[in-house]
Amino acid sequence: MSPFPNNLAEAIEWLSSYGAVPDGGVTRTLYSKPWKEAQQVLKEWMEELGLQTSYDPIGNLFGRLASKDSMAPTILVGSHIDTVLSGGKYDGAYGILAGILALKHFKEHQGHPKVNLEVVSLCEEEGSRFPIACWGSGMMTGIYCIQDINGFRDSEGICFEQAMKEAGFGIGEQPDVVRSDISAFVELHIEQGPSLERLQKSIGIVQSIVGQKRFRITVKGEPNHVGTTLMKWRKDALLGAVTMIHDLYGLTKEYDEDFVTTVGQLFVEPNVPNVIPGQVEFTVDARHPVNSVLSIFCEQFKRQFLEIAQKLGLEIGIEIWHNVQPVQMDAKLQQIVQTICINSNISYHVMNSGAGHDSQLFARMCPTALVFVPSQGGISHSPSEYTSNHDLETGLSVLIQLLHRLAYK
Ligand code: HGY
Ligand code: MN
Ligand code: MN
Repeated sequence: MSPFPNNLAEAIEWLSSYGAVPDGGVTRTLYSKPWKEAQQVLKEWMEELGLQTSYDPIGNLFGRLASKDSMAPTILVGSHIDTVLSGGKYDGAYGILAGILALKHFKEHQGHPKVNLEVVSLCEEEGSRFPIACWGSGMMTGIYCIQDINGFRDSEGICFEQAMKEAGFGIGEQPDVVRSDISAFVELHIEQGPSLERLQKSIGIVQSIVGQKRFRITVKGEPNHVGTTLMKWRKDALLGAVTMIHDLYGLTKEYDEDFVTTVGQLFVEPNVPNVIPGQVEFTVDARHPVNSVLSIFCEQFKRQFLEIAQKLGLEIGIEIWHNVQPVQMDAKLQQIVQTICINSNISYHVMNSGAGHDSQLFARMCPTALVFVPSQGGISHSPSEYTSNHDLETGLSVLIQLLHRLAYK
């Protein structure tokens, strides 16, 4: 009896066991043990299905259904294998598993495609372990280069290069991660928001993805004794940080409701009750569909932070570590998906994505399509993330029709 799944619902449960954590979520960060195991079992499954598998030097995993035409370009379908900490079972995984099942369908029923079809399990998108996001797609599109990860360490001090090497990867002399043969990228993904459920639509056809800027803010004060240091003598890094964060959320209210900003991570040192915090590090994630609005907001909050630091006698460091522009998805591919939905009597909604995706990077290299299925309650990046089997299968049926149109017609 094959250890591999027979359908999408089984595949989601099967893959989510790699990195399963007690609260019911999944933690599968770049180059970690569960990450490596997940990539390896996906490789073995694709080989059993008769796909040609390969890794590139940084750990992107591919399964190929080749055309007979050796000069043919490649249509890439897939998503990312990594997750946030205690994330859901569907974010990223769904796009990979649906891609594998689509190629399984074509191998069994359609034979060789006119162009190569490849499913990719991209090594990293979330930015959960190291301060870089979309590492897999960023290297494949040439937006990143290997030097971009120099000096990066995770929260346990493990350096990026060491983690990559211990997982069995690393750039040789020729970092041949950039792909020039990709003629289109297709990503099937959960919406991670409430729109499709609220509108009772089965498919989201993404027209654009918001711009995103992520910052690391370091506030330095003076650690001191809480009992003997009068308030007027203090250089309290945490007081500075909470004042900045309060003002950041206040500033957001001056913008339209499409503007979202979040402080998701905060570290206090030395983080003990009877020492005035000497240093605080926190993150700012800011997003908006229009890049100029996003830039103006970021300039404003940085000015505010500097004023607060000066007033409280603190030092401040502001470092941007993820900066992606808003991007349009390919109009022709959107049109094809729309026609597929109409002909199949599948309800759809043309929409923007507030979540970032690997499609954002591929769209700068080739025509790209991002297709959503509903998220129950709009919840994602949580153990409660859920999409019904019916919605998963509807997404797969649209994906199969789209890839058939692109690779067999
Ligand atoms: O953060 C995001 O938008 C994506 O889920 N990585
Ligand atoms: Mn995500
Ligand atoms: Mn994702």
